[in-house]
Amino acid sequence: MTVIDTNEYLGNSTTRTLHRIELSELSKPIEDELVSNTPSLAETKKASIIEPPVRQTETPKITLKDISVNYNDATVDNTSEILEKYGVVIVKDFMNNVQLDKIKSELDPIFDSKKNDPRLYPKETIRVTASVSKSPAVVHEVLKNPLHVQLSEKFLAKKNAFWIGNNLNIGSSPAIVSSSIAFRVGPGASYQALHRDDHSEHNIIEHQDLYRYGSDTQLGVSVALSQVTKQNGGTRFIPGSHLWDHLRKPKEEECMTIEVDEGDGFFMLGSVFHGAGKNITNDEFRTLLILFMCAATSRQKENIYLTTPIDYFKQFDTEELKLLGLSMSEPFSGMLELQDARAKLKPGFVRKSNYSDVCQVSDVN
Ligand SMILES: O=C(O)CCC(=O)C(=O)O
Ligand SMILES: [Fe+2]
Repeated sequence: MTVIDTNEYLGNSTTRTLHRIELSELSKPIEDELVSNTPSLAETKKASIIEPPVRQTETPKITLKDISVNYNDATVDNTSEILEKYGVVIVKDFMNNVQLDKIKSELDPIFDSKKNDPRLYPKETIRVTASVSKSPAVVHEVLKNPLHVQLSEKFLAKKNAFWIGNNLNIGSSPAIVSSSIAFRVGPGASYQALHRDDHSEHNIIEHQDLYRYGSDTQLGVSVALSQVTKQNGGTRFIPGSHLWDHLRKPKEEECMTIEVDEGDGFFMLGSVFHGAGKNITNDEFRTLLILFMCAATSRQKENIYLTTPIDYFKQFDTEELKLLGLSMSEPFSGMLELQDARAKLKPGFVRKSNYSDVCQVSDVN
């Protein structure tokens, strides 16, 4: 057996993960249904975990009712309390019929024109990527939804104080969209492998007994654009998995499926193990719009700036532009010619302060 040096991956830095793994060459690839449907999952190496997770807490036994709140009763407090405990909260009647019709009328024609592209998903799953740059309704109704904005700020936004010369400067960095993909899972689609979406940011979670704010790098909001059931490919997830050690392996038997009606929504922390289910129906399509938010100090998953005409952005208000990642994250990130990019898109837009609040310091020891 040839052992592979993990330093090959580490370079001069460490993610505090690879030292827990020993890699060697793979003798014989294992064939399974998921791998043959999803070529990007084909195995190339053998790994053993030499420092396995020690804490193996029980997966909470809950029902969908335990994690559901009606939109009219939903507050940041009662929804974030459920998120802290289980990692997912369902919001019934998140979108009304008018909002739903607007979103569907903009996304449906795009779905209809799409061909299969099985790179990351089963071939029966069709996606509309970067929907915020194709559907203004997704921006107005979902991205800017007040509950969504407040939860994203609570879990992801950052504030900090830092010295610049003689002054302490206070800067804020908002939550911004990271990806906005709608997924139509068709009859015959096999399940999607369980994963955490924050892997794109190399987020490392150490086991937590109680949720610690600041440990998540992403928050997802999903809107059901069809009835979503276990049979037609509803998203399955593992309650409480946002508290797990980074290398704890997700197991299928720990999952529950999010079954919701059209117009319902759900929020999910980026550290929760989840994946689309199998569609075992003959004729039902499961359509979910899933937006992930991240901190504006992070790299967004989808690059919407290269494919979106500048004029498309001009229709949005300054708050929406901020959520689209077009404000300056204090200090300096995302600036355009040393300014907040909204100054280019909204004539007359003036930022309160140049790049952060500057404080004169009176009591330095
Ligand atoms: O379609 C779903 O239910 C989940 C999709 C997903 O988790 C992803 O693509 O990251
Ligand atoms: Fe995902």
